[in-house]
Amino acid sequence: MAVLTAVLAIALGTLGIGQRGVLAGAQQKAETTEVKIDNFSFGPGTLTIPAGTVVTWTNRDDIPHTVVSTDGVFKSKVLDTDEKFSFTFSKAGTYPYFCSIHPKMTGKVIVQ
Ligand SMILES: [Cu+2]
Repeated sequence: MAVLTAVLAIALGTLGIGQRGVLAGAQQKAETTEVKIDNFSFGPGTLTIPAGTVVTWTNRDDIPHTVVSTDGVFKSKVLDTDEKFSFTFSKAGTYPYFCSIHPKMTGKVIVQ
């Protein structure tokens, strides 16, 4: 009986490690970073993230803005106040972007 208990304990221990591994993987996949649009600027203006990160822009301004990749990689619709746009950056590189309504508003995402 003691042996059986020990085997069971080892089996449960292994299962526990397995579950933690799966959870850690899920957390990495779901990693999200927010960029706030406020007062005619993107904050942070330059964002550095690991590949696979989801970036969500939120318009905190009381006027509409857009998030448009300079190289045509992504493009949001017109975002009204509190509307969001998300994009998953899966490849390393530098991704400059701007607001097509106010082209002087620029930002950059660096994916490592
Ligand atoms: Cu704008």
